[in-house]
Amino acid sequence: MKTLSPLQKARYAYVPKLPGMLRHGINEICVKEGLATESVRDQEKIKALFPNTYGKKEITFEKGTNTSVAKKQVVGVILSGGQAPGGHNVVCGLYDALKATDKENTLIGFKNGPAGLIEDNYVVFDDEFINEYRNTGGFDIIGSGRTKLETEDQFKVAAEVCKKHGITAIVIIGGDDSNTNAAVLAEYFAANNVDVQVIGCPKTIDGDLKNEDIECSFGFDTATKTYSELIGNIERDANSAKKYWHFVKVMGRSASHVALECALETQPNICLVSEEVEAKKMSLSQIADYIADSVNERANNGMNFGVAIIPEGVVEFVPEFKTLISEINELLAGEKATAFNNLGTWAEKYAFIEKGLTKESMDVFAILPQTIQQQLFLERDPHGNVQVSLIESEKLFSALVKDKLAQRKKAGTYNGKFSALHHFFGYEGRCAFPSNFDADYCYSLGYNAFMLIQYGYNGYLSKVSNLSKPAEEWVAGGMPITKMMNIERRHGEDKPVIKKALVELDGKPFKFFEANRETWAKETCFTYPGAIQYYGPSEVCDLTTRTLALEKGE
Ligand code: FBP
Repeated sequence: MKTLSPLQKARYAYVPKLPGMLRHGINEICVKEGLATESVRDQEKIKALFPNTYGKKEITFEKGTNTSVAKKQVVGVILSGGQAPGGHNVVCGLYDALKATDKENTLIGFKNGPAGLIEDNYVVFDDEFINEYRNTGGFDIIGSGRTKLETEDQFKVAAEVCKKHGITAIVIIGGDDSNTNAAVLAEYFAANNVDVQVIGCPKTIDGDLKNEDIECSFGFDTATKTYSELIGNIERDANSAKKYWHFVKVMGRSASHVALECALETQPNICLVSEEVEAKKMSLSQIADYIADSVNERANNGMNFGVAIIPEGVVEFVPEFKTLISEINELLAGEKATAFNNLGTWAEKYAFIEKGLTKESMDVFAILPQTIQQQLFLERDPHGNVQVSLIESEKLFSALVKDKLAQRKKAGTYNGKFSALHHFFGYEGRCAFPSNFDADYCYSLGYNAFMLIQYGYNGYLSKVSNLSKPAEEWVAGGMPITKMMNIERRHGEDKPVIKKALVELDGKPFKFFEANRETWAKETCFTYPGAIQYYGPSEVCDLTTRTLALEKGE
């Protein structure tokens, strides 16, 4: 028997807020068509690749008579990639709109990500099933997975599975890659007269699926609020005990949106931003000096404590480290890996490495702590490459800072104490109960996705905007996915993809951080956001992120 926590029970009863224009009842939602769209770049190439789905019109929904053609809908839904708070509510919103339109409509959930569609592994939702997942975190309603839907063979199988169930539309809830694949699948169906629509929904805690149309991906709000609560608690502990420097790594495979948002929420002494590290071509030694300067100055003022936020992907943005990684991949390519693994001792392995790397890369390798050196050779992906995401960069930087401080001590310029503790916040935030913002946003995305289906759209992303305002003022509609695409080089080939959004160094969130960080580095300006609040005054419970507020000039 399942035991429910009091909060879980209470959250079942929460009624997510829809955009005002979707609140009139299904029969009073009509479409307003906007202008025909063009892709953000490489228009001719994208048009040639998507002849059936390119150039369609942007649309918004508004109050008016519903003119969609009545048709029984059988919709398949897929959760794709890493978990993000609110995914369950996308499914609930989709289900509610579908059933409100016609009780006979059916929602099928494909299990364990896109693989579920190919393997025809599914569940049919009913009220009882859905009600257990309302306003809860996680993707466990049907599970998720990282199989990519991208080959013609997979599309053929997908078409057969859809035919078998009489499916009229597929909703793919995923990040930039999954939505790129949604666009390719939509085009394949259109080109091959498969009467199945494909609609995408923007998901990822990383916050890197955003552009002029998508203000933020769902899950970013809750995940960053969860990490910020923990970082704030750590800051308070640091400020109470006054004896530790905390190095906190936060998730975000590549972009630093999560780290930056947490910094804006908590005002730590240091926050690295990978995009800046790359732009300034910073070396590991320069980064270590930058952190050591804060440690040093605070120690001079009697503060041997602090907090530093490290984005998960930072080392891949350090040019010299990138070169080192590619040399190591080369060094262990094919059979050479076996020869390396057969060497008995670390000293023998070290000699092998020393012989194989260029002098420049060896200089970088030599300054790494031994545990990190060994990690570079232990953890390999199925292609034999170093798994950079597994490198404990929080430990790497604290070790480098320790070395710098030891040198400064010798030179007589530093006389403090440095004791470091390490944390990694990632999985802690991906399945949290969605904040009211994510609960409302996700429910709206799902509800809206069904309206796009009902009106016959294919290859569209469910779009809800004006998000820094109260939900009543949100704007619901759809955008052709091809509008967000450009051509990028991937695995040696030109591919149409949705552009990943990195932190913009001239954007308002970074500029705000840049204007304040010197003070935060020297003084103790910590802020303590506390836990996400679900019940209480709107100014506490319905807050968006600082990133979104700054981007919107608020
Ligand atoms: P998505 O891009 O699929 O949303 O996943 C993001 C993420 O949570 C990253 O922040 C993290 O680096 C990665 O997934 C972890 O992947 P996994 O779940 O496979 O360990």
